[in-house]
Amino acid sequence: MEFSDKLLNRLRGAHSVGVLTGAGISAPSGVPTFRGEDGLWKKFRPEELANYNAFRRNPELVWEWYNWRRKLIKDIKPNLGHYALVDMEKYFSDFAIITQNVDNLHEMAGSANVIGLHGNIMHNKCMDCGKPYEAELVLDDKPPQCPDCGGLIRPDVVWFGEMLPEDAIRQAQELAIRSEVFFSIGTSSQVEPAASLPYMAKGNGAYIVEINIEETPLTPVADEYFNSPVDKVLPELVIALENKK
Ligand code: BV8
Repeated sequence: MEFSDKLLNRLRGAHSVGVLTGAGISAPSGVPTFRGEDGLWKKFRPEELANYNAFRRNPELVWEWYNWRRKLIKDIKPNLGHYALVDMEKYFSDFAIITQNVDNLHEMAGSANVIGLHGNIMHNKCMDCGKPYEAELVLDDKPPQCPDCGGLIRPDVVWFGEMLPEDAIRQAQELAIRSEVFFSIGTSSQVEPAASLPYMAKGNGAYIVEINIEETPLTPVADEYFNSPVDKVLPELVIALENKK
């Protein structure tokens, strides 16, 4: 795979590099995406499941859906795309991954700086007292009650209509603003406020690189677009970086 001198020179001179990832980077690991052909939102409507009112209205349905997803992903492993991002860390003094994913695969691969915007599907919390509960303890089909206060236990992810963790979105925006090169990888660029991050980066002079097997609303704005799978592009980019050192 060819990489432009412009991109390699930009990367060679960069200190701060930000990476935004979405479900597409986990697709090669077997994690279903949300909006692709076999995407989760094709079968279910997000407003019926990934939101607070849906859970209040029908906790069993929403809980069952999350357990179905947890069982799907509990044995998955990072892929070459995740590991390539771990390798990329050593070329830059300030490198971090902002992920919309809730599958913990970046951390599992060994990435040092991961900013999780939407939580972790294996974590849960009591809706009333906020006590945390790991998924292993609550994988039965009915949403369990908090032994401490009797409240309902919910997945500790950010649902539609809910605010993102303040420190996570602030760190993500600060990284986007200072990045000299900003990657958008495997995301349909539709969910806010994450989708605005590449635009913030571009507005502050970053070189925008998109990697996606389909075009997105960001594609016309990106400085470079690789219409190719993440687990192909990223390992080859690391080789190119190594050869250009
Ligand atoms: C909020 C966690 C305040 C739970 C998820 C403007 C500003 C702020 C908010 C809004 C706004 N406009 C609208 C809103 C509301 C809403 C929103 O963005 N709606 C959209 C749909 C219009 N945002 C919110 O509610 C956020 N909260 O801002 O609070 C507020 C609230 C209301 C109104 C104003 C302000 C909360 C958003 C978080 C929701 N939680 N998930 C769970 O997982 O169950 S969202 C869900 O979508 C996932 O987290 C997922 O990560 C995320 C984004 O999806 P993608 O990761 O992009 O996945 P997708 O399948 O779409 O795309 C995958 C891509 O990969 C595809 O393009 C495909 O081609 C590509 N691909 C596939 N395979 C490969 C590949 N690419 C390369 N290689 C491959 N092999």
